[in-house]
Amino acid sequence: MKTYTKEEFRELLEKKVRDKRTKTLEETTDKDLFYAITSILKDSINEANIETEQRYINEQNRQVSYLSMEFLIGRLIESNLINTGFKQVCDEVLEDLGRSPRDVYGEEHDAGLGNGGLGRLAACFLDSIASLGYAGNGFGIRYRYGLFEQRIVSGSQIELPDNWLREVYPWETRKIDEAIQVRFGGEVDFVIDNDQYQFSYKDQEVVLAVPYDIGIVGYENDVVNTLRLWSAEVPDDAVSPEPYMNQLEYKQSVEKISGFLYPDDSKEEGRFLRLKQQYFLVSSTIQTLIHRFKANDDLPIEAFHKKNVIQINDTHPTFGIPELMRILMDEEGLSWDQAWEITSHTFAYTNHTIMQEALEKWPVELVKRVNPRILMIIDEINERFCKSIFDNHESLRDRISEMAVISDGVVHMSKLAIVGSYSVNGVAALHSDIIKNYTFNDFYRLTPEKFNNKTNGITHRRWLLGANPRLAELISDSIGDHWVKSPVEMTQLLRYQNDESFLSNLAEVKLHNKKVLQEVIYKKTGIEVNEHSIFDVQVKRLHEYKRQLLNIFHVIHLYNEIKRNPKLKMVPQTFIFGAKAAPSYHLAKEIIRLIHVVGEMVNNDRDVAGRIKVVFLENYNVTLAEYIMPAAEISEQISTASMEASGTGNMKMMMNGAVTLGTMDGANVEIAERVGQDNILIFGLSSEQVINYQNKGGYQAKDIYQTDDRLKTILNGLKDGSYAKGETFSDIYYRILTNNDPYFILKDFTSYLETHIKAVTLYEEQKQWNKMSLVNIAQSGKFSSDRTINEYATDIWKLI
Ligand code: 26V
Repeated sequence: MKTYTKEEFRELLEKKVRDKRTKTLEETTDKDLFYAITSILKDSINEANIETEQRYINEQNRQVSYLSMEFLIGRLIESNLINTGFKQVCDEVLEDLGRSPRDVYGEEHDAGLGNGGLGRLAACFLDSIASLGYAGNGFGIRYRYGLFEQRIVSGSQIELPDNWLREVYPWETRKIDEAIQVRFGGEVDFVIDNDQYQFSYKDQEVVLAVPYDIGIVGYENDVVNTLRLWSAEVPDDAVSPEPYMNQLEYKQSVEKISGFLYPDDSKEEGRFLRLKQQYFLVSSTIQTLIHRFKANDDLPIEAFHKKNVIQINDTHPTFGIPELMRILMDEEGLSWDQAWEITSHTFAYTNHTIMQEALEKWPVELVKRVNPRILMIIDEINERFCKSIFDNHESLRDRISEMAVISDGVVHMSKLAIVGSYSVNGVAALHSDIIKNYTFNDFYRLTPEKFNNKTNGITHRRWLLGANPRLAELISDSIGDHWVKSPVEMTQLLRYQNDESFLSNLAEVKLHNKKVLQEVIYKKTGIEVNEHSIFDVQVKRLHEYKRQLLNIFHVIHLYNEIKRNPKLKMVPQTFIFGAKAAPSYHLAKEIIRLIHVVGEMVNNDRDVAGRIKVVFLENYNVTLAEYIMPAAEISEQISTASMEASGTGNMKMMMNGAVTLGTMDGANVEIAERVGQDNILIFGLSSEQVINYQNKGGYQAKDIYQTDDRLKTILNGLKDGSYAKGETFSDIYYRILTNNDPYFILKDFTSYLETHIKAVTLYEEQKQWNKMSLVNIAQSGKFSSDRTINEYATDIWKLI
């Protein structure tokens, strides 16, 4: 990619501002500058994108297509500047102009096309795939409205639409000439011709899938891959299939398909529409892949899987399996066996949760309405699968009804995904073991070779180089900058464990980042926090299993202690929360309200005298995370063991020098393995203990309530309005006492408290703490998504 001197870049900027905004540099607003910079970048990115695609075609590379209903990409300007190598020049030019780079880059709307970890993972993966030079592209949906914007009104969450396309989105290119027709509903007919079934469809709704491409820039390697997001439009000549609908209503009904990202990870609202979205994504994408294969590869269609692998991010794109079967049989004329040979060697499935309520199950009737031919194919896959177990695996015969892809009138998407894929992976070692031994044990017994683990990762380019430039600089000053291309080399930092000057520099960087966050907190909430207090952070979606409730119970307990003994000596602590609750998840919203009520009480009580503060940052998103991660000191990763598949916030905070306080769950287990017991704070039940209680019983939350006065006081306070006049939380109270505390909050409470006491004691020994922080940074290289992607590329995708 081209490089620019400061003078050249300034000249270019001046020209762009003139051409695009008809202004001189002096007259520009931050927004003008933002659009001028993105336009310069996009010229280079587009050029490199064309070259990259051409190179993949010439080299006849095997390619991966990463299909995901979510890409939580956040802002792109800084990461594009970093990856193209323009960052320093651009910063300097802006500063010379007396402008703040932070304000200019802050003009970009955070693209929130995802709910949380799953969507952010997809974005980190694209960054790594491009940075490592692999031939791989992402495919998703260009939702008109991304994840809702969260507002807190009187302590409660309300949701506003995320109108992220109100202004021009500078990174996308609409490619109408590559639009694809997707067909929904209607009826299927067939005739038997020469012993071959010929299928025909009628009365289908035809929707145009229009691609918008975003260049995914590799780190200083001239590679630009593509994220293709599909938008639903009415085809030019189409008329409404419903006689009572006028053309405008018809247009609106079609555009709804890419209208909203569904803000619930589990329960599906607007179920039919959500299902249409899934089929819309896979049909448009797979038609495109087939079309490209036929145009670019000199091989017969039977070799499709030799050149293509499709990774499906959770079960959401699983209809890709019957869709590829449909195209191969009905359009390419292959037999079932030929089509199955190709399909079952094309797909690889990543599972992201073992929670039963979050595993997708779709009523047969609904699938039929989306596309009846797709249901026919799933039916046939199921029939053949069940028969093959009966014929070939006697030991699993009594499990057939459990393993069936369709049972009780619903399609089990995870089972379809496993049957139709050649690889099934979990996202952390513990999670992959649980999948094999419990969740999908029958399938593991049937085809053990399919199952594997790929521990998640995060891109260190965004989460360290971009978000924490001072730490990155300190690392490079100490061990050189080779770690940037090879993050595991950060272990070389271990030699500074007893180096006082390094440790104090490290502490200085942290303090700086805390001050930046302090300012953000003040601006957003008006709360003044002490930059010398411990920044204790829990930021993630709000779910009962993630146990934000345990965290706030701890805060209430500290408050109660202070009230009992106002002279109590205590290291000041700031408890920082960020969390969106699904709009229909009542209890999650109640927990948000509780955090606010407790915050009001704690922050304004004179007796507390600033020893503890509670901050809830509304609308937690990627941009906010980029301020929070570098400032965190304690990383709260406190899910009920076995329930968090991996977690990735844990990795982000570790890489920025926070110490994990968490359960032996998800990737925490591997963090513990890397840093050792001395550099992590582990508490609570093990996953085995939790699973045992779930399967065999033996836990009585009421017994703990009766015997533990601390918890009795906390819980009673929920009902009697102790935390604020007139504000009660009986639903939370009953969830714990009547539903027997399904997430073991009371059970883990004592050990959580003790671990916090240990944390504070360690923190008081500043040197000791800084050393722990250093070990965490030094060992975080494993959690770069570059490592993860290299493993996918070698073991699953076979790109090398
Ligand atoms: C789980 C549950 C369980 C309780 C009821 C509601 C509910 C809703 C959603 C989910 C998770 C859905 C899939 C998902 O987002 N998984 C997340 O994937 C991340 C990337 O692999 C991983 O780090 C998180 O641990 C995992 O929860």
